[in-house]
Amino acid sequence: MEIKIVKHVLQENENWAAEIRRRMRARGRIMLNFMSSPGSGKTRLLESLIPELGRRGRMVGVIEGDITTTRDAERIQPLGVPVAQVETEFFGGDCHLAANVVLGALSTLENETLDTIIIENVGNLVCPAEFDTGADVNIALLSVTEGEDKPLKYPLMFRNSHWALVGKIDMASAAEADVALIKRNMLAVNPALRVLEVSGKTGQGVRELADWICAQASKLA
Ligand SMILES: Nc1nc2c(ncn2[C@@H]2O[C@H](COP(=O)(O)OP(=O)(O)O)[C@@H](O)[C@H]2O)c(=O)[nH]1
Ligand SMILES: [Mg+2]
Repeated sequence: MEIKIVKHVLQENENWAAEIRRRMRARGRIMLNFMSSPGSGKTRLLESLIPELGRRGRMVGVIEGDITTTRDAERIQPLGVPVAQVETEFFGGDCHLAANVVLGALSTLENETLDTIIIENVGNLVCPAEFDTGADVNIALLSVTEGEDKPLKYPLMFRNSHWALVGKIDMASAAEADVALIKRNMLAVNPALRVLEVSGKTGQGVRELADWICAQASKLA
């Protein structure tokens, strides 16, 4: 009985995710889902990436997922892009964004002229990977301070992602991180991953990431 309920929930999520992708295609939009542990640098990376996408003429809207507070939305707002904040504590404190929640957030961006939707998922290396948000590209960010073994310990995140970013690369030597090993571990879990070194602080890798996004958007168009 319990298994049936779990299946039902996940099936319903798949249906909503498929509906989101239909709507994205109908409006010529691409949606990207950034996932990582709390504090690994998602918001900081977006603070560099969004202006870079803007310079390429992309019209970006952001969905911020947090358990509580509007702090990340407040950091994104000065960039001049529309932002919708989801606070999951109002419906149980979920540690991820489910597709029906994303659909609700999208409806608040309904009247904006956008072609690129960025989700900053709830900070968590486990749950967000279990729920398809309807995004076209799942992006896992792992910073150099988190330990080389994390792709092996949290494989679903890397298995269900298309791209993986090695973040805070400016701190690699201070953190005594073995960047090559981090990448090897990411690729051991999912050999199809595209891997990129980035820093929201210095901007390293940000232009390349924007190139990837633009190229992917052209493919979907
Ligand atoms: N050195 C360095 N610090 C970073 C970088 N990205 C984020 N940080 C710092 O890490 C902390 C958490 O960043 P934040 O963007 O809030 O992470 P989030 O919780 O994943 O959104 C903040 O103190 C940031 O200034 C980076 O690329 N390099
Ligand atoms: Mg954040």
